[in-house]
Amino acid sequence: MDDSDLHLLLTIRHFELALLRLFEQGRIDGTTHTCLGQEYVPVALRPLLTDDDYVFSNHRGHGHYLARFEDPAALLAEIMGRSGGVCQGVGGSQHLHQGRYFSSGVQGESLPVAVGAALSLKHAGSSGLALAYIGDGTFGEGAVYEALNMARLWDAPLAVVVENNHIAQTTPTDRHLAGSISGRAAAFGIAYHGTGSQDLSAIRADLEPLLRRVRDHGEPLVVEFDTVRVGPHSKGDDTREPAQLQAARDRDWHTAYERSYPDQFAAADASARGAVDAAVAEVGAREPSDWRVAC
Ligand SMILES: Cc1ncc(C[n+]2csc(CCOP(=O)(O)OP(=O)(O)O)c2C)c(N)n1
Repeated sequence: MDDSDLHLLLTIRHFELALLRLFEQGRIDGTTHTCLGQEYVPVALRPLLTDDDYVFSNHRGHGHYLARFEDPAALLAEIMGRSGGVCQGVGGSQHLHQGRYFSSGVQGESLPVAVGAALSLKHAGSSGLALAYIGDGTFGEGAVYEALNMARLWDAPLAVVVENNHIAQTTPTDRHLAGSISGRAAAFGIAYHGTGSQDLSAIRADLEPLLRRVRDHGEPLVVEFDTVRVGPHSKGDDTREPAQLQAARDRDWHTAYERSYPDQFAAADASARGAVDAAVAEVGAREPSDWRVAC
């Protein structure tokens, strides 16, 4: 992969690791859900999205935000409740709004809203789309099915990206999901693409024509990434057995890439780590945010 993709991937990785440390040190209130292991999903999608597109993220959204805006200091300030945060510290880790980017910690809530945004684009004659990230657990929420039904009936340019990390908080997917995600998309007549690849170029080559169909024909799409969460659900709450955790780590893009391209990896890792450390020092020294200032 090129240096800019790798730098972004490692920036997200170090950002998330820094957050876990900051929580441990008691320097952040509330909660957080890191995307360790899943960084490559939004980075793969990054060049396939335009400024006209809406992105709806979820509780595990730092990677989604950073792949869209590449502004770790603004996100960190938001999460640490410091001045210069994306939403003046009101949104915190899970509830962000910047331009056409929204995130919500309420599982499933984003899908009907994304259908509305997709329809507004269609009616405006735009070639934009609405892309919503959800997890496999959230694919069981009722609002998801109302949204899929509306999207197909009304030909809304909606792309739902399911990050199937095979666990929802503490519940393995095979304990909460009957049938399959592809089968559920098919039930609504919605196109589906599944991938287990972590190769950015291969993912982009597959998805580019599919997203073009969403844009050009208003055909909704469900994309399922077979992925891994290598960190805890939020902080220190991983209930998986050691062997399951090891299996997840064995599938981590990070390990594989470091092994295959040690020199490129070492340089990018040092640079991303330095940038995140500098952001932590700089943002941590800022004034507390003033939530009375509108964002
Ligand atoms: C409506 C709603 N119900 C429950 C929760 C609590 N909750 C937060 S994350 C989560 C699990 C989500 O699992 P999944 O969709 O698979 O995403 P993952 O955490 O694996 O990325 C739950 C139940 C919530 N935030 N919103």
